[in-house]
Amino acid sequence: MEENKKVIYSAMQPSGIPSLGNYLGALKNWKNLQDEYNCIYGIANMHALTVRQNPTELRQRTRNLIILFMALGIDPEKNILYVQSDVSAHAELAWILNCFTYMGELSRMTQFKDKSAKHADNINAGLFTYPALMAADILLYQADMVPVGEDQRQHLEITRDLAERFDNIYGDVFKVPDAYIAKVGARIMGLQEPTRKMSKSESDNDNNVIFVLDDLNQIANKIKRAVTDSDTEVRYDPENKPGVSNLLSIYSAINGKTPEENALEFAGKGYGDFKKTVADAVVEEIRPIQEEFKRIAADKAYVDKVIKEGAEKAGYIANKTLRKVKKKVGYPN
Ligand code: AQP
Repeated sequence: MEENKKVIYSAMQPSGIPSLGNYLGALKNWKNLQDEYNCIYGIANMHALTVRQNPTELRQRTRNLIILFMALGIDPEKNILYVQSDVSAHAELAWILNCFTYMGELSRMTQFKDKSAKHADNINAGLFTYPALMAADILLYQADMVPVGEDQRQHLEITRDLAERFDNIYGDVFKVPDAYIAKVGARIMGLQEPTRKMSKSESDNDNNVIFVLDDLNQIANKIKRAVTDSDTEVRYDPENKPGVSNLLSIYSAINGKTPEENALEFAGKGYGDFKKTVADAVVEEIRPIQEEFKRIAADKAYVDKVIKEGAEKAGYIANKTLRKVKKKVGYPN
């Protein structure tokens, strides 16, 4: 890691195969940050346990996510790519931070409310204290900035509060991280339910979510089947035309134009042409990523080496912070 660069921390849960939403809203941007910043990208597999997982699938998805990071062009030599559970400092710091986090703050988290509604049969304590673990993730690496989507903003706020609270008691231990606001960022909605965000752990309706490792024909078909409206005009109007607007947002996240500019391209054309253009753009965006994914996945020894070295590099930094914290709170060593 270069001394003079700021540190960016981000992580993704292996709770499913990343969706087009994860890619356009987060991952696509991660690659662009690696020249300017020291980036630490984690696979948040401990967070994924807050929802019941199949162990074999979870293990496979964890590995696949590291491979996908590399397939996107994130260089494991320049950045740190690692698996959260490989660095036990996360669990250790999370416990300490739990003791500095109030029940009241945790109860206000919208993600907790959403996920407990979705998994009413399994509202576990981990789901409730998720923000303390996420704060530990970020604070262990003394991150300057955290790229966050709207949906994660509350969690970053709590992280900042915890860092300040701890530092007020014990002196300078943690850096208080800022939000990194991406120049381009998109919130992608479900293709069948365009008023709800597209989520990788969704399993009820296969056509609602595009997974980045889906077969390319299947990706095109999902877009062609996307819900629109009974109108014929391609116009960006999320409130009244959520389906069409979502497809425009997807197109925009790929070609860099605004959704309004993109809408002009389809003046006088029907939804069929529009969907075909968007489908082609998505397929061409995903194709090289899938090719790289296959190539890297075939080299098992290389992937093992990246995972092992990532754990060592991340562990070195994380344990430095943890040692300081342990001393401050009064652990004997
Ligand atoms: N639909 C989306 N549009 C744009 N960005 C999105 N992100 C997630 N969904 C969209 C961004 O992806 C990153 C990964 O976050 P995560 O893996 O920690 O979990 P999440 O935000 O809860 O994502 P999912 O896909 O909805 O996961 P599950 O299904 O497990 O809950 C974040 O930066 C997020 O902003």
